[in-house]
Amino acid sequence: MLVQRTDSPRISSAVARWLLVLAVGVAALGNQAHANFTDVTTSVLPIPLMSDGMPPNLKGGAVTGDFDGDGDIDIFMPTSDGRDLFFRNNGDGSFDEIGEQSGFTVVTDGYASGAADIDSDGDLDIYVTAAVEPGHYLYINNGSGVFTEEAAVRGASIPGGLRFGRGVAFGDYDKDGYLDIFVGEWLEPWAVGILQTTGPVGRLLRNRGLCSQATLTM
Ligand SMILES: [Ca+2]
Ligand SMILES: [Ca+2]
Ligand SMILES: [Ca+2]
Ligand SMILES: [Ca+2]
Repeated sequence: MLVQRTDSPRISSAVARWLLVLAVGVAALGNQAHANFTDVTTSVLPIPLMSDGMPPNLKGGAVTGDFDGDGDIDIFMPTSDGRDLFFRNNGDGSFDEIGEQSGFTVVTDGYASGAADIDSDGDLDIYVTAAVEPGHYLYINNGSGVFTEEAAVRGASIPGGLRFGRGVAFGDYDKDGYLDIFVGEWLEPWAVGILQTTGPVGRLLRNRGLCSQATLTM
């Protein structure tokens, strides 16, 4: 009886290779899917207490980035009842709060913040939205994580009544090479009459890319 030869050994080898690829892929996906968190706030973030012994009111809108250029991620956090907080990463996962010596001495009453290289010099600057008149703050980084507030001289401080700043985003919408700013603002009907607030409830600030001052325009 003639026994016909089959290709089953070669097919099995191909199947085995595909199974191996599949197994590696599943293992990789499994690794990507792992994310579990532990709240380490009190052990690594030295949040200072106010004069009444309570922690500051942290409204929200914190932003992270390597603001001092040393290769680790730092944290900026606006507050509503004291100066804003700036946590410098020590490189080992612990932080020091150095807001005062980093230029954050103003009580911004900030709601949100965002970080981008607004003046195109290679370091991260910080924009803080707040309920103030005129609105909002622009902190320019000197390159080592020390900031100067320059919203008014650069045209990024919005006049025209009390603004209730909320979110902020950055992007080069007109493709001229300079990052522009969009600020979300909130406006309650009662505020129009009581606070003489006028104008749109969101502002697009076009960066004109000038050297130092008045670089932004609405
Ligand atoms: Ca850093
Ligand atoms: Ca910069
Ligand atoms: Ca700079
Ligand atoms: Ca632009």
